[in-house]
Amino acid sequence: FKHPLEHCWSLWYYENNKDKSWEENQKEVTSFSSVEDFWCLYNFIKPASQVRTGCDYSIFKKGIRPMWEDKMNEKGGRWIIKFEYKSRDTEINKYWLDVILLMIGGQFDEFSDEVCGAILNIRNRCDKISIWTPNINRKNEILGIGRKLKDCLSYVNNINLNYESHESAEKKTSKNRYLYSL
Ligand code: M7G
Repeated sequence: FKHPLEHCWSLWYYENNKDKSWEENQKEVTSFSSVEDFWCLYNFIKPASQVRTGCDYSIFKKGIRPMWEDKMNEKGGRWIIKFEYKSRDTEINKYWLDVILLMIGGQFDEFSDEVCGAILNIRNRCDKISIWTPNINRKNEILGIGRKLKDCLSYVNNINLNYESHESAEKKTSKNRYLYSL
């Protein structure tokens, strides 16, 4: 008997391969729907700190692709947290794991339906973790999710959470980019 999760989740890996399109580089690796299968996967893959620069891990509800183009993301946005480069080493492993457990453990409670997934971007200047939600107009739910996320990472110094629509991320809008901040 395995302990079931509330949802089935897929792990995606984005490999920064210049010869392919962004979408082609995004690969669904595997899915899991129990606590045991999650740990089996987690212990098998490279920790965040060993993921190559320019690559991403995404964990999304099965059936939702970690891209703006998915029906569930078209009208959505993300809470984004940027981490200092120096925090990369092994601290990023704990941040990423804490966010995953918060999400797959169903700790967003009544807001669980408003979570599509989470992404870890490993980048030169700063690593980023984001939580994607399906509709930028659901203010209460977005703020509820943001508060839980902030609580979960309250031990991180100078943490800032900003919420932006995928539309403004895509257009790289700079003016009034963030709808909410915590
Ligand atoms: P990023 O990887 O989210 O952040 O976006 P970064 O700037 O820290 O590397 C980098 C680029 O990847 C974007 O400017 C887009 O060209 C592409 N990209 C990112 N996302 C999330 C998407 C997406 O959902 N769909 C498509 N088609 N391209 C994306």
